[in-house]
Amino acid sequence: MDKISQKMGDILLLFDVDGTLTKPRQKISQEMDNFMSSLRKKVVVGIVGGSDFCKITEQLGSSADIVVNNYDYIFAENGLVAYQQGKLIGEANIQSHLGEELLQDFINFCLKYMSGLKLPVKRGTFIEFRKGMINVCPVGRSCSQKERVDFFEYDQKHHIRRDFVDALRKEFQGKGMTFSIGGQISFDVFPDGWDKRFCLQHVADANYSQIHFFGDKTMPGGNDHEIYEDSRTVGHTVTSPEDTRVKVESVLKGLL
Ligand code: M1P
Repeated sequence: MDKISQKMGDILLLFDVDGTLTKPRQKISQEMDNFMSSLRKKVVVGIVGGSDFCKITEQLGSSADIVVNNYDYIFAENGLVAYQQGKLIGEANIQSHLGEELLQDFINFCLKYMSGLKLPVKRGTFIEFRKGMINVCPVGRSCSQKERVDFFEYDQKHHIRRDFVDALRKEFQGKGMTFSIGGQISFDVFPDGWDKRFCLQHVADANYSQIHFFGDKTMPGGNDHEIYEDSRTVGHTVTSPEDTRVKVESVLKGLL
């Protein structure tokens, strides 16, 4: 260990993925990948994304094996699926937590609601059932990149997701469910408290002297908001991967 890493070895930097390390749902650039590798020589580095493990590893490397070993922690689905130094250390299960009855009421409500939506285009995979969350996508996750960007622009004008989430909050009030708009075409649904703060339980025993979190959706309602505000982290709002690098450099400078 060099002098810098001895000094910074008990500092954890946690990063969101889309809009923070990569463009939304795109692969990490070579430049950013190099930056993250060199960062890991100085501090402990973790990833906490809303997406599932498969999508995160697709975006951050050539294979899941490589990605889990390239970072100290990979927290997929907000940490509901957790890897440390390449090993799976935790996996939550939404169905046993919410129960089949509520899950089916929820899925049925969503399918009914979406059947009443007329959009410029609709494709397939409107509900993606993950380990610890459900992802709901009015345009359908199998849309092309162009259809994704078009939906995002359409949604900004017509508030398709906002209105959908409002209807769900009303219908499922008091049922312990959180609805979070984190990406461009969908929103995530999970039990209350299973937001990105969930991952912090997996790092508690390590007693890091500082945990810095970098994310782009830190505003109220964004999927980075809770962990950004949490007293266990120092939160940083970023606007792009380039901005993430600038903000990380500035944090490291302050630590030297
Ligand atoms: O940025 C995190 C989000 O990324 C995807 O969102 P979308 O496909 O809508 O851009 C999803 O994987 C979502 O679950 C995740 O929170």
